[in-house]
Amino acid sequence: ASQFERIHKLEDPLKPVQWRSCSVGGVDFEEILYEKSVGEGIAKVTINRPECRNAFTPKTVEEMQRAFQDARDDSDVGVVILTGKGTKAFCSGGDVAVRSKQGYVGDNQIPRLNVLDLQIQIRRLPKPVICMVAGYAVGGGHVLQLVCDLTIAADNAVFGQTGPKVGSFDAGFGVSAMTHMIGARKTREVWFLTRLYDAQEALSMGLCNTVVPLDKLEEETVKWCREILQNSPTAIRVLKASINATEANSDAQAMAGNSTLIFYNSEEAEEGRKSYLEKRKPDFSKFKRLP
Ligand code: S0N
Repeated sequence: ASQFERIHKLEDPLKPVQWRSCSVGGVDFEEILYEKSVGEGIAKVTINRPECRNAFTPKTVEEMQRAFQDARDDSDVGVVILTGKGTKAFCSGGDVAVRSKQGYVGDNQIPRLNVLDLQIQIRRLPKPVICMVAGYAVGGGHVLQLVCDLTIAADNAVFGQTGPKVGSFDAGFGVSAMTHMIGARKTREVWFLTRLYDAQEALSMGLCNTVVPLDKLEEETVKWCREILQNSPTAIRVLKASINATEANSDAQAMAGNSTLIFYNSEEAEEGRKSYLEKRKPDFSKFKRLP
């Protein structure tokens, strides 16, 4: 190893990490877990709805927004891990059961697409966000992994977009971030065919940074965090913003979000949603392809 490598080598990269649970503003979380590592600058946000493959509701998103804001404000935090509870899924996207014609409906009955704000929050966060994926990262869950800065996948990870099957799409960052990452040809394939890709395929496409055995997932992710934490926070901050600046912007995302909202009101989108909930194949045959 060169002298440079020797100087910068982590002393104990695999040292076990100790997590402490955090609330924000004295309020406990219900649909996520929020933790920070003891004595190190890592925060971890875990979607905690494993019974539905960590699908998110407006409340899950609102809680993630609060946690990410706290991680941003805490100057001891230098990197954030975003993950899902359990080994079956990182996240299966929006909770189809609470999708209405005006968006996803929370406890207060207000329909929202607040995950779009979360996407922007992750991209604007001046600290790297590492997505740690075990199991499925599909639909809006896959878009979340796309907007994170890095993704570490377990060998059981499965990636893909389902929107055109369930009456939905994310034509904002779901398209722009993916096109930037894997190119237009592959992006068309992912969105038009709605296939699912295993971890090795995802790696070769450039959808994730590395693939590790499931039982080493957190260890490896923490190692990546520790390497980042050794480096200049300002350099990392500017580089993150600069890399994101080479992509489509938040205005394009807002336009795309508005199109989804209008689409939800259509019979065609309803067929996608209903067929998923009724566990049957959607029948889009009666919807015309306009010239
Ligand atoms: C994840 C899949 C592949 C897992 O399959 P598996 O392991 O066979 O388990 P299942 O038996 O299918 O699921 C277990 C239980 O979990 C429920 N469940 C799973 N996913 C969801 C979900 N997304 N919403 C609600 N429930 C879910 C199952 O119903 C099952 O429940 P029980 O045990 O009671 O039967 C597989 O489950 C799957 O394909 N899931 C659906 C994936 C999907 O289509 N997601 C939604 C797609 N749309 C979005 O995510 C869009 C959201 C979004 O981000 C967005 C952004 C911008 C603009 C618009 C949008 C938008 O909202 O469209």
